Amino acid sequence: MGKPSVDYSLYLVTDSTPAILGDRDLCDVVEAAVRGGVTCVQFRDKTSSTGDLIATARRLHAVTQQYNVPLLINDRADVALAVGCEGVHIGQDDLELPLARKLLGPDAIIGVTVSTIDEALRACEDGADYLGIGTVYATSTKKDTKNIIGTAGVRRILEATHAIRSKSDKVRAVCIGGINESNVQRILYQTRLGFNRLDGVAVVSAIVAAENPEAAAQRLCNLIAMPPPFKTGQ
Ligand code: TZP
Ligand code: MG
Repeated sequence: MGKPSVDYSLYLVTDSTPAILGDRDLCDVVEAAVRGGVTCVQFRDKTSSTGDLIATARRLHAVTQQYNVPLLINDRADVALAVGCEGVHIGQDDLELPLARKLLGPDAIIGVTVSTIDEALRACEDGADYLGIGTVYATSTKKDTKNIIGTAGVRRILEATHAIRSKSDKVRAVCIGGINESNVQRILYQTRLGFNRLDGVAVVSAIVAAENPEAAAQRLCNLIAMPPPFKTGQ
């Protein structure tokens, strides 16, 4: 089958906590978000049992497959393997990338969270498909404040990894953390370096906590596609 080509432009990371999801069904929210234009989905759930993770991931995969959108699992290559979805997203404290690759094979999509240049270079060398760069802005969705790097930090990582990311197996890049309708264009603008730019943005609450996730995804999609009308210095 070969590795699927992935559109990272609007990347949804899920959250099942009541504060964000409310009492809605995660699959309904994800389906609405995908209808609205989400191009890639990561199932992120830090609390459920392995059995429940697999059951939910199977339901989510049935939805994402209908829309031809890849589903990745946060942290758990074993769950991705059980479900047969498109890949996994790992952090610096998770399973090492070469091991995840060994488990899931050459066609799996593997993303890595990075917040420093060294982490980003290592992920590229180890064969990541994409970098999840962040945290851009502090967010109550993930309450660790130690890796807030701002748009300047994202830009530094993009710049330092440009050469290695541009090789034949291009390593894509998205950023994450505190991204919403009011700042997405500014983030894309401030991290841009000529042709060296992000392939997309990842959001949780801007879609999952939205009253209407489909409309929220649509508005974000439009903002991402629109050339930012910024003046210098903004
Ligand atoms: N990794 C870095 S920040 C974050 C993750 C999973 C959460 C982002 O959530 P939100 O609601 O889009 O700020
Ligand atoms: Mg992790």
